[in-house]
Amino acid sequence: MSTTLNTSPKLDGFRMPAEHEPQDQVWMAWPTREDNWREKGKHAQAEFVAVATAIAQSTNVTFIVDAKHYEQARTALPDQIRVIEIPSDDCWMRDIGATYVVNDLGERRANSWQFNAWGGELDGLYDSWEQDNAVAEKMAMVTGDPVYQVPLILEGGSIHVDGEGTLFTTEECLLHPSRNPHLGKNDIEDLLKAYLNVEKIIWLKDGLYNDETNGHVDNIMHVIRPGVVALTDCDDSDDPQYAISKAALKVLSETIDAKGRALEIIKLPLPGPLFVSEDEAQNLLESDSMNRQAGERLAASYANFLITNKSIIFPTFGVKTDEQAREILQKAFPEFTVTGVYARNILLGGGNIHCITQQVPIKCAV
Ligand code: KQY
Repeated sequence: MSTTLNTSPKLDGFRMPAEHEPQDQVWMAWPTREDNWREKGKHAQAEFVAVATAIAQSTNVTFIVDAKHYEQARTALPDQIRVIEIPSDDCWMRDIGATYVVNDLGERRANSWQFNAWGGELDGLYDSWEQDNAVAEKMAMVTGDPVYQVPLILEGGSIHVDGEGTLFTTEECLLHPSRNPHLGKNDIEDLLKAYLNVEKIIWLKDGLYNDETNGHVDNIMHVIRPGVVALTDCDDSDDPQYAISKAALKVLSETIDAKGRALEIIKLPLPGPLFVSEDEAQNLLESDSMNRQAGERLAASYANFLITNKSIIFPTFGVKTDEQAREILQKAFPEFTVTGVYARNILLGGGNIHCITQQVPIKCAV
């Protein structure tokens, strides 16, 4: 067992580092859930391998997988990628993995949030999420870090930090009645401040249109570096995304961050709109809660990219805006390698590259 701590990172002098800070490892989980991934996960698995291979150019990757699929994952993944047996209910490591905090003495600890499959009995995407909920603590045990059990239902994809005291989130998700209905906005702010050691929380109203996570912030925007953010824009006033993006733009342009800076906002194009095709709606088990019907609008976004040790891994969809997104990201990260990975099948499962990855920061004495 890992050591469980009864204090909080803020009290103990730990903070959540931003994604652009140095990373030790990235963790992922193998997709096999047959009501989310068509053809027993075959297409998604190929894209997860491509994402992991791209990350492994700059950062060590660990995969978790259940015993039944261990050989399948081990055979499909390059040798340099570590595969370990930890079961999960699906494969969204951003949401089920630990959120790490570090201090200036070169020590690291892990936050284990409570997980209820994006909404529990009220609005969850599947029943039985115990295995998912146990992943963060097991992850911390493997990385050898003490754990804080955070008394808050929260997914890692619903927060972004800049590492300098600012956190970005959405009201749609964190104030949704399916997460922590007994807590008010101030109570949630207090818990985020205590467990991530942030000072200022910037609340967007909504996340991306038709996002089944109740509007995770990681699917509409990303932090490029302190004082600079990327936001999914929309130019078509007939698109339901238009009002959401314009409202987010207004909040970001009118709010100063924890260090008193006005934010620079880099606009990313919206891919599509993209929809589930007839073919893509075949060969998967029926789900009570996840809508995988032909014609369903997909929550596609270039903001759902991973920053890992001077590399950017971003999703492409085989559409004309892919090249525009690459150019914008390369300009935003001039010293980084920017790699696009075709990720339409990951998108069909309801998220993208940021959602399927969780970084473990390095321990670094300052
Ligand atoms: O946005 C994320 N962090 C995860 C997406 C989860 C989709 C579940 N089907």
